[in-house]
Amino acid sequence: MKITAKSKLCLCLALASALFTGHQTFAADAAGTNDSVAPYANETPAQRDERMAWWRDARFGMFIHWGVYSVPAGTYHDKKISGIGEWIMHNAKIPMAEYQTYAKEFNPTNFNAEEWVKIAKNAGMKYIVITSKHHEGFAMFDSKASDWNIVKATPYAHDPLKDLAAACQKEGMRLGFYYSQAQDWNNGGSEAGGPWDPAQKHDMDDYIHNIAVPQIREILSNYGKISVLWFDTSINMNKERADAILPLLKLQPGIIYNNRLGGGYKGDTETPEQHIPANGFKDRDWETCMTMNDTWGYKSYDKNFKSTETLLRNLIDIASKGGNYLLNVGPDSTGLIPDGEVERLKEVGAWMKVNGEAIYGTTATPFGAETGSAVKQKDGYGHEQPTSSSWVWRCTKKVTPEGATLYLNIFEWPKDGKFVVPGLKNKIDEAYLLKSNALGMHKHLKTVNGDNGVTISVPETAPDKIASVVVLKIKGALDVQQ
Ligand code: FHN
Repeated sequence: MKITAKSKLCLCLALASALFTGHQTFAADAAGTNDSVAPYANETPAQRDERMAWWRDARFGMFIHWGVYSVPAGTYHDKKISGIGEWIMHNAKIPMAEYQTYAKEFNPTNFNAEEWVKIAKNAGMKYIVITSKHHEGFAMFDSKASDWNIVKATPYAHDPLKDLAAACQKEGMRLGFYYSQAQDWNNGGSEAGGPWDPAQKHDMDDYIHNIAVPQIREILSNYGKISVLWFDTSINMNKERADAILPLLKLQPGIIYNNRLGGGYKGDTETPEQHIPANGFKDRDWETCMTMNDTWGYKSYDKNFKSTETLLRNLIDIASKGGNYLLNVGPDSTGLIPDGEVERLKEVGAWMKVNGEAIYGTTATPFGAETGSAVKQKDGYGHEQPTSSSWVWRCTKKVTPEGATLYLNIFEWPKDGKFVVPGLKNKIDEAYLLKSNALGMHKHLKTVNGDNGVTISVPETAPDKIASVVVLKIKGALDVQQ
């Protein structure tokens, strides 16, 4: 199609009409002109780097799964329902009308947005992604498209996302919304494995146009700056349906979206779930999302929290492979983040306060062998995934035209006082511990170059029980033998 000034004008008018009046013709009109649907199809690599810069610097974010499922909290008719808590309606095959009554008990009077943002901030997290609507279809915001929302269907009658957006803005925290664009068990979207209640009979296209599109427009219009749109499970999505949604992203210039929209769109980020890929992703931004226990949405009896050591190792491991860690919390129906999660986040934050420099704004290891060979481990869904096998150390780096800084995050402190960086050939300009710097006692460490790499003389005892960071400053280009 030849783009004339006239056709450009038409296209602009169609876009404006689709975005601001809810008219549904834009996607169809623009279906042949992919660049006008996919928001960044014509972006140059430099523009993309600029758009992704804050996200790559951040490295650590908070995922929040919060919805009506926090009311049953894993139990239905006195029976503990197995599986992840936010799937209870699906897993227990709860009829729609019955499930919807849980909303009447959803009264999160303990919810304090500023408190949540502080918990994330003190943990060293730089962004929050919260479920604005999960598969249960309940809008955690004031919605004109469906009355099944927190303002109209609960005694709380208030929009917590407004508070969260305000608190994030106040604290300089980036905010993103998760939105289940395909699965919606109460508003006519798809259901994994098909419906279990005749009331769920639906027309997917009606749902996309009358629920998903207007609601995404709402969440991208009414909450100030939104930095991430996190789609999920693309069951029954196709290109046409995705094309009805994608133009809405232009409501938030620069917004980052993930790879789960469907319809063939790759999005900006890969999203490995509940596991850390052995070698990260080459040429793709990526983010591992993970639960702290065995559920995303609150389950009153799931106390199987990962240790602070595991959480920190995961964060460091992910950063050393060039990815982000989106770590989940599942608040209860009163609006509190469980103590077990808050405690661990505090401990992670204490480490980040001293060692955050080794995480923020870093890029992947120049080595690679330190992650050990990949072994297959089961992820949270029982699928085998390649995962790194060795936990001795991980490296992150910062490179400038003048030189490089290597951060050696050491988990297993050497017993003989010597730590060897295999394959490193550069002369070391300076070596020191981040911990002593943080304590105001900059202490130079001795380094020796040898055939095996660089040997660093380190103190007898590990400065940190979980991970001690040695910084190596190098002038000029990195010289590493793989
Ligand atoms: O089905 C969801 C699940 O409930 C949870 O939201 C996770 C988070 O990534 N995503 C889906 C499973 O992949």
